[in-house]
Amino acid sequence: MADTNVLILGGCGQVGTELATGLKTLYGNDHVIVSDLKPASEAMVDGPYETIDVMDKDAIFSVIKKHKITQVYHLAALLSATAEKNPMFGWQLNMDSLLHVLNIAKENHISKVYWPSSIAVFGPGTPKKNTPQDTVMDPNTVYGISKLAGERWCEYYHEKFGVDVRSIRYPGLISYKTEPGGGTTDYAIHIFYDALKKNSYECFLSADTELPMLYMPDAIKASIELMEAPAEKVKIRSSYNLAGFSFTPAGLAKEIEKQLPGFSITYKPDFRQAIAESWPGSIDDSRARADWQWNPDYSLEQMVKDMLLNIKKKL
Ligand code: AKB
Repeated sequence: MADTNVLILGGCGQVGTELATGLKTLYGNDHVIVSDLKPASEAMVDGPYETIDVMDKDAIFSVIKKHKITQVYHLAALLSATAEKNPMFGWQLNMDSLLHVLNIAKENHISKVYWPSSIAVFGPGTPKKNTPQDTVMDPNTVYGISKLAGERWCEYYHEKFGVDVRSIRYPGLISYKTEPGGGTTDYAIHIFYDALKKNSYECFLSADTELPMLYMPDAIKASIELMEAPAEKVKIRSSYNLAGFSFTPAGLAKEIEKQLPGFSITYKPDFRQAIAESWPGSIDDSRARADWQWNPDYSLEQMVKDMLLNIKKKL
């Protein structure tokens, strides 16, 4: 059997850095090619690295040929808060780059594609509690619109051209290894740094804004498990609902306070409050559980303890 060679686009971001580690464990260092916009000299990676602008289809294609790539994990995107500040660029980057990868797969140069969608595909008309897989989708952010359109493209390329594309609707992802990249859920990471530095945090969302979240080790596990699942088990080709737990800023602060007595939080909602309010509070991920046996390892309490332990070491 031919080797599996993986290319990660957007590989220096919050998800990419940790996904690279997981994939290297699975396939070996030389079989995972990390790429990002940064030049190699600035990228902190062990193993093969390529500088790629995902807007440039030829650049993606030539790296795919050079390294005999069989699978692409396409993570490069402008997230919710950043895309609101630059809507046209957000739309172009998120759409064009996905279509480049899907077209390369359609032309049979690669056999599998992973592309994350997001809870941002939902909108104000979506049921907020235990949001079902199939429901009203009326996103009102550029990011959400681009992710919903991307989901439709993924399903279209699967149905019309047989492209083996797989996707998860990421909730807020919490991690400590790499900075988050301009999302609305980023508060749930910043809070840990400020808690350890100042024992207080000023939150840009209001106290009772509930959002679905997932700890990064579970996000990496889910992404790789979905890609490794036999094709017939992957019954949804738009994108799977997935989550670990849900909390509000006040609820997270309470958990942190159990570990750091005296920790306090204040609230100063900004433009991200409206984005958060348009998203679900909790997610029904029963299809992922049934189809490819998704099951998260971390509870909220375990995540909080692990984040504090690791960020303390970092600081
Ligand atoms: C964001 O907040 O934009 C992302 C997401 C939920 O997709 N973390």
